[in-house]
Amino acid sequence: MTPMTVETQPIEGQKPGTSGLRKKTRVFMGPHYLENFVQAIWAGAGGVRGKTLVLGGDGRYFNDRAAQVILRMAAASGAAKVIVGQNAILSTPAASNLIRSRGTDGGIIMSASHNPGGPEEDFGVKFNTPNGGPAPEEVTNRIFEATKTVTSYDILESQDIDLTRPGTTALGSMEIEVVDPVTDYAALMETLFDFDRIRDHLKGGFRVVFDAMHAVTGPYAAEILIKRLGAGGDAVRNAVPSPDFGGGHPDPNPIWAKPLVDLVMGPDAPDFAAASDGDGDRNMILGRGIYVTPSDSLAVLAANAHLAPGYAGGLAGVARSMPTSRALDRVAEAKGLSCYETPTGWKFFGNLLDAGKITLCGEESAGTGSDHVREKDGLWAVLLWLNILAVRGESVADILKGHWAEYGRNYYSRHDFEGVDADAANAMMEGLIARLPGLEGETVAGRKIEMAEEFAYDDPVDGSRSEHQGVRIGFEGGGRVVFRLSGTGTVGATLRVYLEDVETDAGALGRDPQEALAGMIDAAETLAGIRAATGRDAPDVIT
Ligand code: G16
Repeated sequence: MTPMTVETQPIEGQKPGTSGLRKKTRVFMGPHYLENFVQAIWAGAGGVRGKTLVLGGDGRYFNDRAAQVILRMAAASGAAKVIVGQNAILSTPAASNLIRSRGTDGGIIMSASHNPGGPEEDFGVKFNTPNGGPAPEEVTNRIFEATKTVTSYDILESQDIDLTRPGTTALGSMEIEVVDPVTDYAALMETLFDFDRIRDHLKGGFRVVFDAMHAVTGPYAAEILIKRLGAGGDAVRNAVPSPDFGGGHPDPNPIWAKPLVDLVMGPDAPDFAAASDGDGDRNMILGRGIYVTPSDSLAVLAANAHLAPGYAGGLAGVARSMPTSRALDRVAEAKGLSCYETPTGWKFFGNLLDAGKITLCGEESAGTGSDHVREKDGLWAVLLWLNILAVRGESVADILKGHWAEYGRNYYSRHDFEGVDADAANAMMEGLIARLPGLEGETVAGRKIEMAEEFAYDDPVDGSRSEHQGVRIGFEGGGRVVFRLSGTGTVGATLRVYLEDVETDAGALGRDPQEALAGMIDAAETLAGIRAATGRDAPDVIT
C-alpha cells in the first residue's frame, strides 16, 4: 500500500466556527472538501507522524465514509495509531475521555452536534487536542491558515477497514484499534457518582425517562441507566441512533424535544426526564411539571455537586460563558468560589480546567460539564442530577424552588432568529456596536443602562485575548441583554438575543419567564431594531 499524493487547491470558507467546521453534508462530500480540511488539521496539529489519535463521530449520514477517508489520510501521513469507536461511533464526551485516558495526541470528532443530519442537512469535523478538549483558537487559526494554502494531500489507497468489531488491525504501517464506544465512558461515570444510591432511589419508585433523540447517546443511556442503574426498559426513548436522527433535530430544548416536555407536563409525568443531543454533549433537564433552564441547571449543580462522591471535596471554582445567566455567580459568591466568565465555546474552558482553576462549568446552550473530560457532557449532567435527587430525596421542582428562594431567581430566555440575511444581521450588529459608547446612563424601555460593551476575554492562564465575543448591555437592577451571531449555523446568520432579569422578591419567583422578561425584550428591540433587521415579527426558537 503506497501513499498517494493528490493535487488540490484551497477551498474557500473552511474556517472553524464555535465548534469545528460545520457545513452542509453535500459540501463536505464535494471533491477534496473533507480531504483538504483534514490535511489542514494535520498542519495545524504540527503533523501526525508517529502520533496516536482518537477518531469517532455521532453516526450521522457520511460519518462512516468520512471515517474511512480520515483513517487513510492518517496512515498516509505516518500516524502510529488511531483508536476508533466501533462503527466509527463515539459520543463527544466519550471521545474526550479516550483522548485523555489513553494519553493520545488528540483526536478528530465527526459531528455537527445538535444540527440535523442527512444528505441535505449538516456535517462537521473538529480537532481536539491532547487534553481532550476542542482545539483552542490558536490551533484553529493555524488550521484555517493551512486551508488557504493547501495544494496537495496524502492518502493511502486501500479497501475500507472493518470497523464493525472491537479489535486491532493495521492500515499500512498504522495500527487501528477498534473499541467499544461505551465501556470506558461508563466506567468513568461509575467513579464519579454513587450508582448504588441512584439504583436504590429508582428501585424506590422514582421514575426516569431519557430521550436519546435517535442520536449517539442511545447505547450509552441503555448501558448506564437501564443495565447498570436498573431503570425500567422503557426509560430510554428513541434509543437507536440513526443517520438522520429519525428525521428530527437532535437538539434537546423545549422546541425540538417537545414530546418530552409534554410528557412531564402531562398526567403520566415521570419524576425526572432528560434529553441529549446528536453527539451527546448537551442536556435538557426536566422534572414533573417543570423545565429547568440550562443556566439554572448549572447553578443547581454547582450548589449541590458535593453530594456526589466525585465532587465531595468541593469545587475549585466555576465558570460560565458570558451569555449564560448569572445564576451561577450567585452560588459562587455564597460559597466563596471563583467564578470565571468566558466567551461562548467550550474550548475557552479548557485552560481553566487544565490549570485546576475550575471544577464545573457550563453554558446557556444546554452544555454542562466538569474536569472529568474536556467537553460538555450530557449524560454526566443527567447522572449528577440523579445523584443529587437521590441524596436529597426531593422533587426537581422543590429543589429549584428552594434554590431560587435561597439565591434569588435569574429569569432567563434566549430568542433565536435563524437563517436571517447575513449582511443584514452583520449591519445590525455593527450599528449596535457603533452606538455602545453613548449608551451608558441612557434609559431604554424604562430601565437605566449601567454598562454597554463588546465582550473581550483575556485568558488568565495563557494570556491570550479573544475580542468581538458579543455585545452585552447591563441595566440597573440586574437586567441584561446580550446580542451575538451564532458560530455554528450553516445557512445565513442566526441572531441570538439572550435576556436576563434578576428577581429576589419571594412573592415573584414563580412567574412565566417571557412575562418576567417583557421589559428586557422591549429593550432589546428598541436598542437593536431586531424586527427591521431580520424581517421577523417573532423569534424562530425560544429557549
Ligand atoms: C457549540 C459549542 C458551545 C456553544 C454552542 C452554541 O455547542 O461547543 O460552546 O455554546 O455551540 O454556539 P453558537 O451560539 O455560536 O451557535 P455544540 O453542542 O453545537 O457543539
